[in-house]
Amino acid sequence: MTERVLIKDLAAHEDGIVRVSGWVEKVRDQRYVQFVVLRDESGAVQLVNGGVLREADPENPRSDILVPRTTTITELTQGTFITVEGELQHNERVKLGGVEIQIETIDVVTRSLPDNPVAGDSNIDVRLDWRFLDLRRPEQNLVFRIQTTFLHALRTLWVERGFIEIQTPKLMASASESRAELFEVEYFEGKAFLAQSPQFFKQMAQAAGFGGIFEVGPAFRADHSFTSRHATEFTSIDTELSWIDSHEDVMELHEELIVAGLSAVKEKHGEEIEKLFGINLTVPSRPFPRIPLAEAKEIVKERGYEVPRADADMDPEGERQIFAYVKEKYDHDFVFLTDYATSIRPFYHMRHADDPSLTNSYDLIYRGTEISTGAQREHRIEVLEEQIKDKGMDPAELGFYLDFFRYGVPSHGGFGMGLNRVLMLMLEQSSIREVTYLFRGPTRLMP
Ligand code: AMO
Repeated sequence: MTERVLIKDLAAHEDGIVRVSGWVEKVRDQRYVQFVVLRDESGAVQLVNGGVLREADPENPRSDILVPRTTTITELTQGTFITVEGELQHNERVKLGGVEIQIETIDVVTRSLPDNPVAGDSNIDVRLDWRFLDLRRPEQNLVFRIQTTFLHALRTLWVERGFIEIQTPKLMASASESRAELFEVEYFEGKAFLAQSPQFFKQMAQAAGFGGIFEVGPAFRADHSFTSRHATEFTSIDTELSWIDSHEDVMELHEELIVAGLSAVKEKHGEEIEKLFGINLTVPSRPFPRIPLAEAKEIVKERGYEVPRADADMDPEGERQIFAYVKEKYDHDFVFLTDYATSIRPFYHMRHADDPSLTNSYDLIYRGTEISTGAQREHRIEVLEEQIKDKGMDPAELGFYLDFFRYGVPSHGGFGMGLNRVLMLMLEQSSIREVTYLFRGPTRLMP
């Protein structure tokens, strides 16, 4: 049997018999000729039956001039998976890729029901109900090829730097970030919690002497929130590294990773992104702008927007305003907001040596939305215990975590970054639902 050819490779393939497999996107059934648009994971191609002049029988010149139409094609429902063998022909007039295939045989592998529960313009909830059909759209297919390329580029950089990839448990005995967002699950006679972040275990790797580590894995947050950027389960990109002088070292690595990821995506998918999303992807220049949070709030205020509560984090409107400022002033899509107040940061963030009301920490904002939090961690056990008490928490409850610091640990820091948010902003999508393989929210657990 001829070997299957991916549709994207047909243009470079020589004319002759080929075999392609995929699903039927469209059938145009005309009087003398039938067309099928066949799509596979790599692209789409036009298949043709009929309309071809055959050697006419000299005795009967009107015979067999047309290849007969076939009911097999008439009966093909959209979505049906087929394998086709036929004659590949390069033809510049064919808009779809400049090639077409004259069908010789069709093997119907599995038929699709004739109704189409979802279309590209269906609302997002309907599309998520039928996510496997929604994912057949080329834009969606591209999202996950981009995700693959992006993560591959990050991994390549980490591996080049000698970082170790870890997989930390998602079942935990205690909270890893705030108690408010904790999912509790039954665990035999007791209970367990779903990890909100690999925070404690990535720090543990520092005490273990691993040096640089990274993890790409699920994180769970019981956020009863229906915004475009919140999910109850998301993919967190985490890294942690030893022997840093301050959060500045973490930001430098962060920038390098973002630039590596976006460069790879642009190089590999830039043209397709332009075609399918109408976006000319830009690779940011380094260094990214850095603005202390307090200063950012002042800048935003001067622009006419006051962030509610002086002691609070930037709110979404504040983030949009600071992005507008950075775009105007530096023509940059990213900005690090640094030196967050101790009052709005977790206990494990290191505080400034000369001003304990500020932390060695940052948020990374991409096109006006937070994608990441990073910090230098407090590694001195006595200070850490004080900071825990300071937050009204009981150090005894964090005993296992504090043990990491009792047997020696280097200075360290790291960041966590939401993969789905990065993709949403990169592709200018309205919600992380569009770029999450299977979204999880307060009212969505299926499929
Ligand atoms: P933080 O809680 O800021 O920090 O989370 C880091 C990043 O994770 C993403 N994120 C989310 N994405 C989708 N839905 C959610 N509900 C959600 N919550 C968070 C965001 C956010 O910026 N341990 C620290 C990181 C560190 O210091 O290393 C942490 O988890 O993109």
